[in-house]
Amino acid sequence: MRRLIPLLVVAALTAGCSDAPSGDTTPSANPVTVTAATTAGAPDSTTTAPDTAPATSTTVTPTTVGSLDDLALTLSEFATGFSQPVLMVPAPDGRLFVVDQPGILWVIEDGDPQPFLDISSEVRFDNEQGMLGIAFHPGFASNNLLYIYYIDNGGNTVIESVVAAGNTAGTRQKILGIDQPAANHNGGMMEFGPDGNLWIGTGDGGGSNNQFGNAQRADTLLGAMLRITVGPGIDGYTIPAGNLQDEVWAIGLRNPWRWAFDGNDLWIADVGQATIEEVDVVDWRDGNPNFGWSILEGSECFQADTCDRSGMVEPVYEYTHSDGCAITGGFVYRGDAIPELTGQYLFSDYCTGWLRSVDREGAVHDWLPTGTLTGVTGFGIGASGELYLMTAAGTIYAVARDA
Ligand SMILES: [Ca+2]
Repeated sequence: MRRLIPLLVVAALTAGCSDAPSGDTTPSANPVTVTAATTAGAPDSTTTAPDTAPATSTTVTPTTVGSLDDLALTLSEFATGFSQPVLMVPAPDGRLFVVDQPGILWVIEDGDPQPFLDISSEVRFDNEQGMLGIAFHPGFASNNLLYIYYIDNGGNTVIESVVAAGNTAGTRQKILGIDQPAANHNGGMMEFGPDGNLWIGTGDGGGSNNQFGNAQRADTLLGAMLRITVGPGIDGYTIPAGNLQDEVWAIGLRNPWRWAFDGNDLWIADVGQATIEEVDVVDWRDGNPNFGWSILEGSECFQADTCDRSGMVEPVYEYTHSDGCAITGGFVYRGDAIPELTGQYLFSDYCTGWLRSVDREGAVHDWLPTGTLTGVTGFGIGASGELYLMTAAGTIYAVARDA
């Protein structure tokens, strides 16, 4: 698995003001028209690959949101040669870390990707399984602690603390394991919230139709958003006040493959079953939400004797499978290079490959049309808040202004 040697292509080299290895600056003179190649397996859905034709829908006219109307975006290749990257985030010190699903964590410092941790022999990489998440402890500068989320060779979730030693990983310690009754719907995203706790998204256990019944239960760790207190040591965790029950902060999720905090707002892209993909946003301080699944799929009644939606969070945005197959959530833009984009939550779809954003009020904007990309597996965020996205073919692209 070490044979892959990512070749960093900093697209912003032509931009005179570029000073970062992240390629965070502007518009390259060489915008890439992306026609990625392979489709290695959807980061969601039911076990069968979605077969929605990726080219049928036409792009809707973008909603006018102030100066967004005058903005055009493009993609420029940032780094390539990964196997199947699913996430890129900065460490607090600015180094970029790439989660490669087969089980390799890459660190990019000064434009040079190198393996920080290779546990591919301990990770089951198959379709939605693999290494899926990383989060840096808020006290990383002094304790060097980060956390990883992966599916082990038994098919179960493992969350570990890892002590960083420069550009390599030192001691690892398992802090939480979750048995997975099926191979799909593994969640896998983690972030430290504004409350300083580690937040962990889990899927409903898989199969289809919430068949294991986890999504509406607060006494299982599946189909939920978990919230635990970790550090400053590498061992264990405690449960903070304010959860719904034990580790569970919220229920009603199907497969929150990618999600993100933006200040106190928690944005979740929850992958739907056969009909509806959704984006949810809540202020985490407002209590312990129920995101609806599987009583609801999106805003539609799905599976209940009575469709009682009282108290449930309904999507700020949803789309049907005429426009995709599995939502790939991103981040809210807070960078400097594209101020018009500030506050927009960017996301894509695994099958249809467009790039879209929605704001807190639900206004939607289309940026790149259907077919622009193939197999968008995740998004990335740079040290200065610039955004990236990545595909199953192993390339990371910077989202840039189309000058
Ligand atoms: Ca929902």
